[in-house]
Amino acid sequence: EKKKKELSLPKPQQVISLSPNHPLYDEINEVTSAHMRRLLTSSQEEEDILWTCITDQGDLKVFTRKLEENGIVIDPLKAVATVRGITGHEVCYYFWEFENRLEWEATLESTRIVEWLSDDTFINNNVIKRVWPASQRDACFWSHIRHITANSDEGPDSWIVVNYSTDHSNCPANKYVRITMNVAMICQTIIEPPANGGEISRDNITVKITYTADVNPGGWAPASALRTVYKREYPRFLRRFTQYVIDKTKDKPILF
Ligand code: 16C
Repeated sequence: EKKKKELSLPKPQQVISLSPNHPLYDEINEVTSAHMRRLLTSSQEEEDILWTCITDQGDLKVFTRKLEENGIVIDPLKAVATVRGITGHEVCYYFWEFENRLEWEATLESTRIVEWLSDDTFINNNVIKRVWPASQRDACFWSHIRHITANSDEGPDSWIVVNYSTDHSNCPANKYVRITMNVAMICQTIIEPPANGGEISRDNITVKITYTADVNPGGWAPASALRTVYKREYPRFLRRFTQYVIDKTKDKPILF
């Protein structure tokens, strides 16, 4: 059984720096691969049936599916954005790199590292700003960044960050309502080399971003208020975050 599991994993030693002996090793590989599969196998037809577009700003589209569990809104959310001048590596790096997160995540009150698991994975504790009259929320999740190379079975050259809820003894759920999440940011970089054969500049690159968020608010919150907050905050986050990456990288060499 163990052997079968190992064989179905995507060459893990090459793509994750976490030790195979770590208790989260299998989960991180499986969840990350599932995100890539979900992206690569979804057909346009299926997408159109399943998802409702709630924001269409041309280069940024946000979709949701209405879903409730015991009266709690758990609407899955998906956003697709194309941004000129930055690469998928840069987008994923700044999404994962947590130190400056408060600069672009306006809905966060605080964030801290609970534990580093390896150089591409850490456990994070986010405290989310309170929205009256709902109780304040927090989250505890592993955050993993990975480069999927074009010649692997996983699909085209991509960068991916996954934020996935977990438990940790140094992060007890005793102060706030604990939300759970499965969030992924997947990026592909499109390069249009200059016709004159010159050097590739930021004008020649565009990134295609697919962001998905399955969030359970972890306890009752007024459904219509929650949907209103999501509809406002997710597009705001994507605009603000991608602008942050543009500003951060504009005078730096391109990180392919
Ligand atoms: O993906 C994002 N950030 C990641 C790194 O921090 C991480 C976090 C993702 C999950 C965020 C969802 C939080 C939902 C909380 C539900 C709270 C119930 C409130 C009740 C309202 C009536 O993967 C970027 C995340 C961008 C999130 C945008 C939507 C967040 C809504 C949060 C509500 C707080 C609003 C404060 C208003 C100033």
